[in-house]
Amino acid sequence: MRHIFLILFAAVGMYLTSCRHSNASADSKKTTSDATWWKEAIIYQIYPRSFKDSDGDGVGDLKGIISKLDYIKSLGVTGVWLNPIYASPNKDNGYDIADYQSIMKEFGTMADFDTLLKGMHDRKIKVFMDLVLNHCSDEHQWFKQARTSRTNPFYNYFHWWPAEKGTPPARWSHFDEKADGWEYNKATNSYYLHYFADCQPDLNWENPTLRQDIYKMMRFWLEKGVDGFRLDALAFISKDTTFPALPKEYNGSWGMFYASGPKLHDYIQEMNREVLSKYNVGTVAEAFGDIERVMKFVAEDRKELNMAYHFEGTELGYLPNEYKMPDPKGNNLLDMKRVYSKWDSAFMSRGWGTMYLANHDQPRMVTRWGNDAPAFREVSSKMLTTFIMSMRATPYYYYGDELGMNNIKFDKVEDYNDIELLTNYTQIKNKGGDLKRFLEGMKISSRDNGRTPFQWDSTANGGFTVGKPWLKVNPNYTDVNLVNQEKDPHSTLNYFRKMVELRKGNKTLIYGKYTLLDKSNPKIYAYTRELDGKKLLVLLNFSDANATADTGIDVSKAKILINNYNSKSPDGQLRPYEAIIYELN
Ligand code: ISL
Repeated sequence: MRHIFLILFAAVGMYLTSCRHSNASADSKKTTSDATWWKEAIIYQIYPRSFKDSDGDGVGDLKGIISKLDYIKSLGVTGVWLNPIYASPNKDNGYDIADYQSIMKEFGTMADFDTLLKGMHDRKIKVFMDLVLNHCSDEHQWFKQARTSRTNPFYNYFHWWPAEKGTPPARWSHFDEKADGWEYNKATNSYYLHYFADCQPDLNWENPTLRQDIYKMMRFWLEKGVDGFRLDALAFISKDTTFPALPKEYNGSWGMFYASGPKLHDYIQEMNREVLSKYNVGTVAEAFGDIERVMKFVAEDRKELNMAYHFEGTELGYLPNEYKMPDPKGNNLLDMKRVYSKWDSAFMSRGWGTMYLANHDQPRMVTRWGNDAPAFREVSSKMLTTFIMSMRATPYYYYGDELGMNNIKFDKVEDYNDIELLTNYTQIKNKGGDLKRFLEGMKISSRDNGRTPFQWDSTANGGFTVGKPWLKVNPNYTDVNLVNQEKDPHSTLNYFRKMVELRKGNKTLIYGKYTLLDKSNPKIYAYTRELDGKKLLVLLNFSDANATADTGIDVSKAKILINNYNSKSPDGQLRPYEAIIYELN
């Protein structure tokens, strides 16, 4: 049942794509007049474990990030999202939090964090913290106490099923070898709930004392001056605590069931009233579900959160019913256009979206959506950068993608670190499944591909660490690295910088109406962005061959704002992975 996350997104009829014929009155509501900083932000995601190691222990750290602040500034980005940096035993690399108000030992100290925050703010870069509120670590004091006795005051900070009631009703777990979401605890003679690994017990949001503790902790970070939160797995925080059997319609899509807790939005609205509304804070939710559900997190009148991810784009191109197993037919651009256009039109009149092609749960974007063969790695990276940065949604750009870093494609399971991959591997092994096929597929899709250390230079380990890196560095660091790219005005790095400036200087790219053109072209993604009489045309060739866009627009007199080839495009044809943005008037 691991495929459940692939089928979370049932289409909702009322929002079906109608990209050519957008609703003008709804669109006119989305102008610069409702601008807020987080809509105009360009967020750079840093996986701290893999960015820069300052002390030679092989693990990236806060001092490492501090030493690279000027580099981050040089990118032009306006915000940074840090994956969890809290105290953690790191079974899920920080998504198992043992203390929400202290810093992970390997990453440094609270004083380092304060220096980092000030350094970011001095450079006018906002900081988003990653908040994991569905679960904590079994090493958190709350859980250590809770599991000692049913009368312990922290017992009700978690969800329990008393053993005298028999075996608990089935709940699926994402990172459990038995896929069982309940774990027996002897001292209390009860089972605790964990939607993720058994070392990640789910927090009981029914308990108002727990909720107040969470809000207090959020205020602690906001008082320090953090600017935003990325709210991890937030859709799962509310549970029907009678724990009924899973409804039939959720057989095989338990994640959808998890994302529909009865009090989910009561809790988020309370969080907004008690905490978020009191600060100028940007929030982005991991908001599982279809458009109707996701909209509930971000529709302005609901007073909940600001931005939402959808997962529908990044889950394209996999075989149905098999977790993250790449479809041998490859990606289908028509599906991609349909999905991104659908979500654009959903956010046209309400809420606000995000645009990303990679993050710490995804492989590298160039391997998955572009082409990492030597002839195309750079040009297709630039094309994907153009896509991310020219859509109407806040871009979340993943560290290393500016260099065109690609998947490392491990051959051996021993090279992997990720709890998700290792769990899935064991499950397949226990069932006598095809491990070779699994490992081949994971070369494309596994999360560790996106977590390898940043490639700073051509010295050992790409200059990431002088020690032994916690995860291998992609051996192509000798060629693909920052130092090389700084020297080259046409590098993927310098292209990213140009694209950042283009977006920052162009409200049309931020707020402009999006219209899909040449919808059935299987190679080219073409769209216009329009605002206040200004019109831009974006042409992206997603294929490795020359292709022609049929947009009906005469570009002969149009100005080229950016082009990922260094020479002018021959009339009428886009070269492999070519990206061009034209100003039409
Ligand atoms: O990682 C996924 C697919 O590979 C997602 O299904 C992921 O489990 C889901 O998006 C929730 O993710 C978040 O919480 C997880 C953590 O492992 C992820 O890194 C985090 O982004 C558990 O805390």
